[in-house]
Amino acid sequence: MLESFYKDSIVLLEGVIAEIIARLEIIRKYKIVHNDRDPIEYITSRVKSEESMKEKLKRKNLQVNLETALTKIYDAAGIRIICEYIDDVYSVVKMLKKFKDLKILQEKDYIKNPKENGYRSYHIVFEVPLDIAGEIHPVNIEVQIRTIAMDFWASLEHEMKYKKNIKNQEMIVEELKRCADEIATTDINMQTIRNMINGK
Ligand code: 0O2
Repeated sequence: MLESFYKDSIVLLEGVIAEIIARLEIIRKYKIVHNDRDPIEYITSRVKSEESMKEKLKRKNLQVNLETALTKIYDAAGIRIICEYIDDVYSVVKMLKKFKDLKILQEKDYIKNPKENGYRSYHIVFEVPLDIAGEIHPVNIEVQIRTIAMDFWASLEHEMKYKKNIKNQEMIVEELKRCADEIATTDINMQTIRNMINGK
């Protein structure tokens, strides 16, 4: 059942990713030409794997079918935007909100309100009106925006989630929380130093 979801929907999921990245790349080039700061360091993207989608649907006690996977789970298509500084993260959020044809379905600021484990990132889910040969298909995409440091932390924490039988897990969770707080302080300090250098 889920196999057909991915087979049939891949063009939409890959399409929505390509559409948003293309729009962002145009703005980035425009900013460079006009000597404006480009707040984006780099962009990554992925279509959620069948295995991961199935696991998430089950974890959320949802039915494993096409309809639910596309409408109840928001990150079948995902883009991650990595920035140098915290201010850049919020500049990207502003940039994204200027696309008036994109409907915001969900917005979570895990930077101002970090998760208990220390996770920090800005998440926005958009419904994108994807135009395929004149036919409009509304497709959801989750955009995660965070600093290089937050991304570094999230990658390691994510690795832990998928490992079974980890020794000293409690201690590792504590250490990760400590690192998340240190990283948050460093992000703030780096921003402050940069502002001072630029006379802000
Ligand atoms: P994957 O493997 O990255 O695709 P929830 O079930 O509440 O955690 P929800 O409701 O979809 O997730 O919303 P949320 O909070 O916006 O989380 C969506 C995605 O953000 C996750 O997708 C992760 O990619 C990332 N994320 C959220 N919380 C954490 C965290 O504590 N640590 C890390 N490393 N990433 C996080 P998936 O499907 O959970 O995982």
